[in-house]
Amino acid sequence: MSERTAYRVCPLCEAGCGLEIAVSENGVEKIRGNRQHPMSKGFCCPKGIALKQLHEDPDRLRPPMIRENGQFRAASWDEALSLVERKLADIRQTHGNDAVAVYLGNPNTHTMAGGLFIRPLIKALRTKNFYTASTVDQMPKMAACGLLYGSPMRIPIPDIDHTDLFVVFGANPFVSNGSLMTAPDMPGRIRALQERGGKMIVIDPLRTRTAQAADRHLFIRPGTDVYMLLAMVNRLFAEGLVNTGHLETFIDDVQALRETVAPFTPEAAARMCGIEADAIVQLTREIAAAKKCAVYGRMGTSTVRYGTVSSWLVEVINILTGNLDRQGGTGFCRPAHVPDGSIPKGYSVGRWRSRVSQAAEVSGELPVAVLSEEMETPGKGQIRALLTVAGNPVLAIPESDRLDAALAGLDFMISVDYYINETTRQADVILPPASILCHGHYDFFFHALAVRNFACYSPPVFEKGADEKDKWEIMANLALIAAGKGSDASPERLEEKMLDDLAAGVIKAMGGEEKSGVKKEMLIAPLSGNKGPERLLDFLLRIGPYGDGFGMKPDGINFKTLTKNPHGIDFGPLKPMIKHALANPDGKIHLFPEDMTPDLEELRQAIEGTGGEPGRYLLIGRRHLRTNNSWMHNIEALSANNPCTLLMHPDDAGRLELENGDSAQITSDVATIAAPVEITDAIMPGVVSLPHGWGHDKDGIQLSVAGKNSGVNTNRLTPAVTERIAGTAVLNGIPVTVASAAE
Ligand SMILES: Nc1nc2c(c(=O)[nH]1)N[C@H]1C(S)=C(S)[C@@H](COP(=O)(O)OP(=O)(O)OC[C@H]3O[C@@H](n4cnc5c(=O)[nH]c(N)nc54)[C@H](O)[C@@H]3O)O[C@H]1N2
Ligand SMILES: Nc1nc2c(c(=O)[nH]1)N[C@H]1C(S)=C(S)[C@@H](COP(=O)(O)OP(=O)(O)OC[C@H]3O[C@@H](n4cnc5c(=O)[nH]c(N)nc54)[C@H](O)[C@@H]3O)O[C@H]1N2
Ligand code: SF4
Ligand SMILES: [Mo]
Repeated sequence: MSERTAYRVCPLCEAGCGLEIAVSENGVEKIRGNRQHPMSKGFCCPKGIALKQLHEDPDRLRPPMIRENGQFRAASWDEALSLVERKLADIRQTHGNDAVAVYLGNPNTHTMAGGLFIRPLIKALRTKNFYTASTVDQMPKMAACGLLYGSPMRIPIPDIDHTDLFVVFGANPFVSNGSLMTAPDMPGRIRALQERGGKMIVIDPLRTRTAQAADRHLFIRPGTDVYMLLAMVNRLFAEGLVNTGHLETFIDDVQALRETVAPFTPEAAARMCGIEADAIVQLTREIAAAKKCAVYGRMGTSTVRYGTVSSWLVEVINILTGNLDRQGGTGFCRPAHVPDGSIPKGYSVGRWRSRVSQAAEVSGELPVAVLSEEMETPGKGQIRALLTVAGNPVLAIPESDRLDAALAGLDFMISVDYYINETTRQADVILPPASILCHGHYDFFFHALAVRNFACYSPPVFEKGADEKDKWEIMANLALIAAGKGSDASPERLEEKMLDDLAAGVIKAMGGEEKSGVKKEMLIAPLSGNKGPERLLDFLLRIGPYGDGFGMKPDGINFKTLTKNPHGIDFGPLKPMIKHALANPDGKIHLFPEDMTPDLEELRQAIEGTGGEPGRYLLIGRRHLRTNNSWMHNIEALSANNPCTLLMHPDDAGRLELENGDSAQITSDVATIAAPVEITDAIMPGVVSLPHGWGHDKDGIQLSVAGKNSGVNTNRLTPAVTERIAGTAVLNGIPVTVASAAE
């Protein structure tokens, strides 16, 4: 093979940077940012460059693994899949469909397989025990947007490229590279904002890299943003600053909202948040005065006690100031693969409940915080088997020790994963996909969450080996097994069925075969790309908003157009589209959903108090640039300089007589762990911070690099407490005591 350059979008985080990969006969020579990629323009981070090491990692599994007598051995795909088929059938027959649970981890959102094949898999399994990492993440924002706009897919994105004022609650995009806001090169974009005279204001208990670059940073006591946001809405009404402009005809319930927020004064918020009342008032006035402003909240306003209410209030401020759906405010995406009008209309939570503690369903799933109890508690519907796909819940979700023990008690566990890690070490079968560079890539999720309308397809950099499987093939195999079609059914059977269903839908929308004269074959025959996700993508692109409509719009795009544009196609900035975006059946914004009321009542009763608990610290998380949740610590180039330390303010450390590097004992309501202290005035007094994704010290894992610098698992400390509406785990603001471990 001669030297060549491959263009590939990085699938590791939501930024989706374009990469330029120099390939020789020896494999990957070098990776760097692709300057021709219109979104990232050459920007990339150390993780993208480390795709080479990920591809080459000797610990990455190649053949499937079967565990026997506590030992893993390599197996053929036939053997592994027929074992899965046999065991799943047994368990479902004896204990019912709900006895099989599924947990989907974050990387599913970064694969074509995840974008297309999750739905058929879950449908075929017919289990109500469906869990994902969303309920330790963004579910509150999805629920808030679902209730406001009618669909959890309608999440407004801050238009940071055109805004004058960017207000950030609880996000660190300089390090996370942005979330629910695909915008590669945040530092560059914020520099551009400041150069055109705009400002960024950050509200965070930690002076993060984002906060350092901000024009103003306000420390806030963890978990109390809800009070500040309520006070801001209170001020908007009280000072006559509400100006909904073009949104006016779309909103209702304004008066009810005004009355509800009346008791939440800046003074009350100040006590709770540790921010002066004047600062809250001033910020509110600045937002109202700005020509274009985008208020944005992320992990720090999601994974907290009042996550959904906080996420809702962020939207409320954008709506009341007329910034929603406005250039330079926040806007909705119109992605190339989502046909206009195809998003289901109407949203509610709690359509069904979990068996043990009656936790409410949210966006079709149950909260991960109840996963352990559903495995532990005997009775009809108890979980006996678990399928994990691209997830590491033993490190990611609350009460890790409990989950770890519950996994050991399962009858059967299947993991689709590259590694034997803290979770998959307990699996009976591990099904590893081919290397990350051997799959085609298209961002089904993040093209719908980007600051510009954009589409890019990356072909595989290398062909997978003959005995390897693509991610979609594994998902399709599992779906076919679950549907009773057998472990030897070809994955293409599912793909063909899905194409058939898509074609049937289009023909139905055209009034039927007879009226339209269109037959299914006429829609399927012209599709290009490999069988599998590419042909499905081609179909969606053709019927999408920029599509060729199967020849009806000759200027439109299809899959071939994307392959001819290896750096992607930019459809321009987000455009106002409120009428089209709203997915409530009545076509309105439901400004004040009644689901908020119980939490607001609880908050009203608490406003006399002060945030925090005397004698206890509030524990928050953090991310480092060279990490990706739990799973990239096995790469030498990334794992150095990644301190898994407990950040603590000098005043607090002094009181406890702790010095830099001393081991501190941290105790929550559910566990005690120890970590070295790192003293810094970047953290608010009374708050401590540990990163998540660490704790690679379990027996039986096969992560030779990560094991050398194992760190501790902060989620051993996390109680299974959830916020009420979206059932999302409270990961930030956990009360803990800290003491010197030497004592
Ligand atoms: N390098 C790197 N990048 C990543 C990841 C990674 O692990 N490493 N993970 C990816 C994933 S899965 C996600 S979801 C995104 C997350 O993306 P972000 O949300 O941007 O990332 P976090 O670092 O979690 O930022 C949350 C911030 O909230 C602050 N915070 C904590 N509690 C509170 C609070 O109560 N109020 C306020 N106002 N702030 C609070 C924290 O100090 C932190 O700075 O990052 C993605 N990108
Ligand atoms: N305390 C605390 N806990 C947190 C957070 C926090 O901020 N604080 N953040 C939460 C958030 S936002 C998230 S998203 C979760 C993440 O939690 P998870 O998604 O459960 O875990 P990850 O660490 O992302 O692990 C991903 C797994 O997928 C595998 N993998 C990677 N790519 C692929 C692929 O393409 N296919 C397959 N089959 N496997 C793949 C990796 O080897 C790894 O085992 O953690 C959550 N937990
Ligand atoms: S910022 Fe995210 S998408 Fe860009 S190179 Fe780094 S990990 Fe990849
Ligand atoms: Mo996440």
